[in-house]
Amino acid sequence: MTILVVATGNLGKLAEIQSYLSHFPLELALKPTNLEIEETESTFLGNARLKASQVAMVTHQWAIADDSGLAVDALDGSPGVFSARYGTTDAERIDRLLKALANNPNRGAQFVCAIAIANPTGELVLEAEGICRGEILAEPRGVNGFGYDPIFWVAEYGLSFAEMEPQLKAKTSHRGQAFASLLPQLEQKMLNLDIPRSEETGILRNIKLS
Ligand code: ITT
Repeated sequence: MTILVVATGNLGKLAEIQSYLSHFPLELALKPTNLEIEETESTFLGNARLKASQVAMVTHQWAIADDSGLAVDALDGSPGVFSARYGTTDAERIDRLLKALANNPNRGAQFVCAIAIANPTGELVLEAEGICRGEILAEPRGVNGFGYDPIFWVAEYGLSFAEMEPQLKAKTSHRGQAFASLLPQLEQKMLNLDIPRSEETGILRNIKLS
C-alpha cells in the first residue's frame, strides 16, 4: 500500500487527519520527530506547501501537510500563521489570546486550514483550503479536541469546538471544509493514475500513486 507521510508534529491534528483519510487505502506514517520544517511563509497555504514538499523530499515518500490557525477580527487577523508560536503550550496561547481581546465586544474570528500533498520528489500535486467562522468565548469551555478549541464557539450549534463530538467538529471545522474539497480531488487523482477499484465497496485499492 502506498505510504503517505503526515508532516505534522501536532497529535491533535494527526488524529483528525487520520480520521478523514481512514477510507483511503493509504498507509499513514508520521514524519520523523527530529525533522522540523521552519514555517517561513506568510500564508497558511504557503506553509502547508513548504511542509509537504520538504517532508516528501527528505523521506522520499508522498507527504501531506496541514497549516492552520486562528485569525481574530479585532486583532487584525492575529495570531494567524503565528498561532502555534503565540505561546509554548495550548493553555498559554489561549490565555494570551483572551488577554489580548480583553472585554472587546467584537469576538468574531475564523479558523483557517490549508492542506497540501506532495509526491516523493517534493512536487506539489494537490491542495485545498477551508475556513470556519466563529466567536471567541470569554473563557474556555469543553474538554474535547486540542489547541484553541475550548475558546472557539460556533453559533450554528451553540457549542465550542471542545464541546463538540469529534464527528460534529469534523463536519463543521476548517479542516473538515478543507478535506471536503481535497478528498474528491485525491480520489480523482488516483483514478487518473488508473488505480484499481474494489467492485464490492467502491473503495480504491492497491494504490500506486507514483
Ligand atoms: P505542525 O506544523 O507540525 O503541523 P503545529 O501545531 O506547529 O504543527 P501549525 O503551525 O499549523 O501547526 O499551527 C496551528 C496552530 O493552530 C496550533 O497552535 C494548533 O493547535 C492550532 N490549531 C490548528 N487547528 C486547530 C483546531 O482544529 N483546533 C484548535 N486549534 C487548532
